[in-house]
Amino acid sequence: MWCIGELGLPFQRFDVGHRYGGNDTPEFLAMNPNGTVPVLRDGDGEPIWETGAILRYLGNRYGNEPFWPAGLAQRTCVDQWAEWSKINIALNFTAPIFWRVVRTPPKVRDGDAIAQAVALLGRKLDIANARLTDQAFLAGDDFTLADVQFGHIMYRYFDIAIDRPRHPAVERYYERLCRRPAFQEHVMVSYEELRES
Ligand SMILES: N[C@@H](CCC(=O)N[C@@H](CS)C(=O)NCC(=O)O)C(=O)O
Repeated sequence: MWCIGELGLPFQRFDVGHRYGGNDTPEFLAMNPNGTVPVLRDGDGEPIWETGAILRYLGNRYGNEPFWPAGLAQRTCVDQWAEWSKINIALNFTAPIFWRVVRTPPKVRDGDAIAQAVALLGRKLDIANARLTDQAFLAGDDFTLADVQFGHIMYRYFDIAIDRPRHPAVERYYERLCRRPAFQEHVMVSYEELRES
């Protein structure tokens, strides 16, 4: 949704999954056999699932320079950092940290496992911090598709109650993202409905 917002595309959003349900119906499974969100349907085209594929589709179909560059070398650099973000940032945050902190009741929360996961993610964020010390965005001086894959995780990372290692350049980057209208509209949204108490 953030990518759609950044590209200024019209959309109709359907809330599916978790308490909304609807992701185990034959109709939904026909679109995505995994029963997961997000799923994108663009006009009469086939439904697309997997965040990385959806983002690349949107970049290829609607993105311009410098968000999704035409040149192979520049595009590959953006793609590389987008892929890096999915594997190293999203996967090391969502289940090992966010689920353990927000989607687990406090009385059964595993503080040691959370601390270890935060430290592991912190070592990946060291890499982002080094890049963002010299440049404004992950793939260079311009906002690109790689920032969508990386930056959406930063909202929950900085918002949840954990003891975070300092990453000053990532913190400044996150403050810049928070000033983007599409980030405010699509990413900085409440996740209270996911919280287990
Ligand atoms: N690798 C997939 C992961 C998709 C995924 O796990 N989605 C979760 C929400 S983040 C989901 O739909 N869970 C089922 C549910 O919420 O009911 C992607 O990046 O699109």
